[in-house]
Amino acid sequence: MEQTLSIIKPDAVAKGVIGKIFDRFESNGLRIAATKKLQLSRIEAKNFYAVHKERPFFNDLVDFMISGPVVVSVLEGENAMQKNRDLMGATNPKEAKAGTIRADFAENIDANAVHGSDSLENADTEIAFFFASKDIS
Ligand code: IDP
Ligand code: MG
Repeated sequence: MEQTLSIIKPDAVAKGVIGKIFDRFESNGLRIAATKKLQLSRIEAKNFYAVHKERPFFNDLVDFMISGPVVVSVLEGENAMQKNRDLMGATNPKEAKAGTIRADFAENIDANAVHGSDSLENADTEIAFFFASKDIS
């Protein structure tokens, strides 16, 4: 069964919508195979988002991701990676379709509620960044 990595970002954790976002996953065929709440260090956030290090928004993104705790989860199901991306909606919440997580819970492109892996290869790398295989079930 396919697996992907989800992060509920600091804005959504602070708003108290962890449960509402988990419900989106579980109501749409994505099982939570592992999950934990944690505070990212600056080094961890930089390493996690290393693919974006040349982008103009990189420093703001890292500052935001360490501004409070996040919830990282492994989601499992058929087409889990793409299904999670569809549930998330567009990167910019103003462009996200009605009923998506970002349309419903995010304020702007900086604070956009959730992260989801964007390919199966990245999903494997991102899952391994946070979880040992023995802790995924
Ligand atoms: P994604 O989260 O939808 O996969 P990416 O392009 O991978 O979008 O960008 C990673 C994160 O960087 C976004 O979720 C958003 O928080 C931030 N970001 C992306 N583009 C911009 C931008 O143009 N300005 C500010 N932040 C951005
Ligand atoms: Mg991305």
